[in-house]
This record gives sequence, structure tokens and C-alpha cells, in this order.
Amino acid sequence: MRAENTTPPRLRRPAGPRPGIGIVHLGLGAFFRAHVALYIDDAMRASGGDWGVLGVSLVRPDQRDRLAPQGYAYTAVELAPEGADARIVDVVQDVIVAREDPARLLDLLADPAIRIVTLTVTEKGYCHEPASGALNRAHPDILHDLAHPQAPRSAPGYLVRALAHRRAAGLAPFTVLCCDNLPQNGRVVRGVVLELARLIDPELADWIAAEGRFPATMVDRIVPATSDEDIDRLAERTGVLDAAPVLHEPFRQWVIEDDFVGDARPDFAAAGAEMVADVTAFEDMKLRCLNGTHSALAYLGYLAGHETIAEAVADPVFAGFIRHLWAAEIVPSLQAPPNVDLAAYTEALFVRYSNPTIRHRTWQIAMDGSQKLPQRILATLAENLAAGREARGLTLVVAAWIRYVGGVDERGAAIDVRDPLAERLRALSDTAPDAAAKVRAFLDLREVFPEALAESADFASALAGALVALEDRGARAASAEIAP
Ligand code: CS2
Repeated sequence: MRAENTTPPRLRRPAGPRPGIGIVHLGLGAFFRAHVALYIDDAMRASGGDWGVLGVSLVRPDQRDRLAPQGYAYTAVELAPEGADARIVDVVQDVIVAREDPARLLDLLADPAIRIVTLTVTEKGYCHEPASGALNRAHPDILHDLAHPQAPRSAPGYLVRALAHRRAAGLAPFTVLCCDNLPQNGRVVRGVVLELARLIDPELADWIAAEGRFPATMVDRIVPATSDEDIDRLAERTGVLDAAPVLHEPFRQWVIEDDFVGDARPDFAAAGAEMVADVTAFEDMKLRCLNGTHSALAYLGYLAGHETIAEAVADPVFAGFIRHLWAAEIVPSLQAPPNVDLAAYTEALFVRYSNPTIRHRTWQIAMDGSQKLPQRILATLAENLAAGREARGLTLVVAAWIRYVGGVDERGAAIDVRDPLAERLRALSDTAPDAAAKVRAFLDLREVFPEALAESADFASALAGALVALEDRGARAASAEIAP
């Protein structure tokens, strides 16, 4: 038999005792499986505890269907420039798809053994208005969840109904542990949960406000989407087929506010997480330095024809541009967290971006810009303008986003724009007669742009100038003009 015709055997869950389930995770994407899940696994290995995970996909069955035949075990492949290293992870004990049976998920969340609900549902999963953090009461999923109490669709909808069931059963609430890239992420999820709960039952909202815990966290690890080629390559290397591996960089960081209901949590510190009283400085540093320049490279790099982050930073123009952003526009806006040297932090980011074994597509990071720009770019920009600091680089990034969501790249090819506001953005772009009108129409998106930017005539004219530079001379030349 020729080797290439044989199908390798499927990955199997390693034999051995299984922990009880203590955590429900909403949003079973690659990031959770390559980051939070590994900390939970390491914490249990170090200090024990029944912290097995029930994974939940809110809508799509694909992860469950790939993981179930392998007993929910998967391979985490660490990609370092000097070589790859693989580990089998079996912390996930079961996976369910909420949309198939919402009542079952609500029952499971009311189990007293569940002490923590972790979330990676992406920025748009909180149904909030990105500029203000408030619940978007007109969101179709929120309207649905108010009308159908037993069958929610949104993450806040599940949390509120599950907390109501726990209160009715005389149980303590679970801790809600947000692991998405939002500033004050614990505060954001607490805010939307309380607002939704108040619309349903003010006493429930009071109980959640008094008894619930929503620690904020800063999460960091670069985890590109897994491709079919990645799956084939891993199977060739190991001789075993894993239909759901995750690929990640060596670096990882997790900073967690140590505020859990009844102090019930895995021993995250033993796994290397930093347990702190306040994550704000860590969150601002990471969102602005890492995610901010990721988005810069995503829009400018994509427009200039770069497919991945590693390719974009190998281009001296974009390398120079993000170094300018860090030194002149981002770091001056930050308070360094204790014992952190921000210059060393950003230099380490540059090395992480340059890892040639990570294929992190600019297109992937460009997704959902309307939900990402406020915390990654616009907050820094507004502070710089108020303080009279340099802001031309960040202004160009906003212009590049506007150019990108117009849906046509610099060679005239269509861009597959993914964003909850994609249709509206495209329409704004298509109907504006010139750059100034386009910029005005975008700045009027008040769920995206903060007042300080939306109402500044100087900013509007700088943004229009940046858009003209992009349209006339292209992303590469426009970036080089700012950071020669
Ligand atoms: C990226 C993040 O896709 C994106 O928007 O900026 O996923 C980034 O890779 C992680 O936050 C790194 O911790």
C-alpha cells in the first residue's frame, strides 16, 4: 500500500481519570483552546481540582463535530522559529451547540458544580455599543432574547437566564470570566448583563449586582485560524489525524483580577497567570500596543498586498510605521503596569510578529473593525488630540479602515469584508461624492466614533487628507510619508 493513500488513524483521547466539569466555556474557538484551556489544564496538573470544561458553540456545530470523534481531545502545536512542539490537550470533557438545544444549556448552567463561565465570543458577541459599552437594545439577538426567555441566542441572554435559574434554585451565581479583547472587559460584560437583567426583572438585576463577580482579564497569545493544510501537515508529521488542532506562538500571558464568587477557581497562578487587583494598565498596554498595531498592519498591509503579519513587518515601510506608532503615538498615551518597560514590551511584540512560522492573515485581523477600532485605535487617538500629541499615524489607520470597508483593494479587486456593519459601511462609502463627505458620513457612526473625534473639525479634515493620500498614492507610500 502506498503511504499517501492511507488515512492515518484518528487522534484518541488519552486514557486516564477525568476531572469533573466545573467550567462552562462559551465560544469554543481556536483562541480559547490555545490559551485559556491550557492554563486550566496546567492549573489542574499543578494543584488538582474539578475544573474540566464543558465547551459551548453558540451557533455552529463544526467544532463539536470535529472534536467529538476524538473524545474532545486535540493537539496544541507551538510554532517557534526554531521548530514546532506539540501537546495533546484533554481538558474539554464535552461540547454542545447551544442553538440546537438552548434549554439544555440553561439546565447545565444551573448545575451547582459549575462555578465559572468563561467567554471568548469576540467583540461583537456582547451586543454592546462599542463606543459606549452600553447594551445595544435594538440588537436583533437582544430583542429575540427578551421575547423568548427559554431559548436565548446571545451570550448576555444565556448568562442572564442562567443566573435567574440559579437564583430561583437558591444557588450562588457563577463567576463570569470574560477573555475577549475589550478594555475593562469584566465591566463591559457586567454592564450588559445587568442592563438586560433589569429589563426582565429588576430584583434579578439587584441580586446579580450584589452577588455576581465579573473579574476583568487581559489575555494574550497569537493564534491564527487553523487551515486544512495545517491539519494535513500535522497528520503527516505525527501519523495521526487530528481534525481540530490549534496552532499558536510560544508566548502567552494572562492577567486576571482575583475576584471570584466564593474564591472558587483553578490555581491559575500555578499555571503562570498573574493574579492582580486591577488589570486596567495591562489591558490598555496590550490593546493599544498589540491589537492597535495588529489592526494597523491588517488594513494598511492588506491594501498594500501583504497576506500575513509576518510579511507586512518584513516590509521596511510597515516595520518603520508601527515602530513610529509605538514610540510617538501609543506608548506616550500609556501608564506602564508595575515592573513593565514599555519599550522592551513593544520590541518583543515586533519579534513575535516576525515569527515566520505563524501565518496570521491580515484579512483575519481586519474582520469586525467597527467593533475593534474604538478600543484599539480611537481611544488613543482621542487622548492624543486632547493632549496635543502626535496622531497622524493612527489617523492614517482609521482612513485605511474606511478605505478597506469600501470593499475594493488597490488593484481594483473585491475585498471580502466581514463586519456586523458591513452593508451600512459599504453603502456610506458608495454614496459619498468625495473624501470629505465620506469621512463625515463615517464620523457620524456614533456607535463607533467617540464624541471627541466625531465633533472635531480638525480631525475630520486630517482624516479626509489621509484618505486622499491612500486613494492617490496607496497604503505603502502614505505610510512611508508619516514614518520615513
Ligand atoms: C488579533 C487578535 O484577530 C485579531 O484582531 O489582533 O486576535 C490577537 O492576535 C490577539 O489578541 C493576541 O493576543
